[in-house]
Amino acid sequence: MKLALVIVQDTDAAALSKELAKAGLASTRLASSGGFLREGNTTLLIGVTDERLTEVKRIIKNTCQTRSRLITPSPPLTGGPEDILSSPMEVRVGGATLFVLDVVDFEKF
Ligand code: 2BA
Repeated sequence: MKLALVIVQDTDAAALSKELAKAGLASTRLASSGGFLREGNTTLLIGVTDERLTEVKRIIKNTCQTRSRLITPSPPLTGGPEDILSSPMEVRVGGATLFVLDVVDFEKF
């Protein structure tokens, strides 16, 4: 058995949970936030048999979109003329960041 840990944009989280549930796959949604953009995102925990991992990946790929975000880097705090030179930077986010872990034990009490 595997534990798929997938970080997605909030916008895709509801559709992803729905598609997983439709396929009979259990998931848990956790509110999280990215260390770089410091914005909210969603982390889903999906316990899945080895045989169904490919199906989980397919659902994630079909559901989560890549989007671009414009961020304005913090200006350097020198007080010099370079302070006004910080221009918006494009960052591509998502569709999904996936980690797959081996599950040693899985029980429900
Ligand atoms: P954030 O950390 O907020 O990152 C959002 C996006 O900013 C990233 O998209 C990437 O395009 C960019 N980015 C991140 N760190 C960067 C840096 N040091 N320099 C330049 N650009 C940077 P994604 O790669 O699609 O990641 C989306 C979210 O997935 C991340 O949000 C974070 O919450 C999570 N994530 C990505 N890689 C991870 C990792 N190795 N470990 C843990 N979480 C990760």
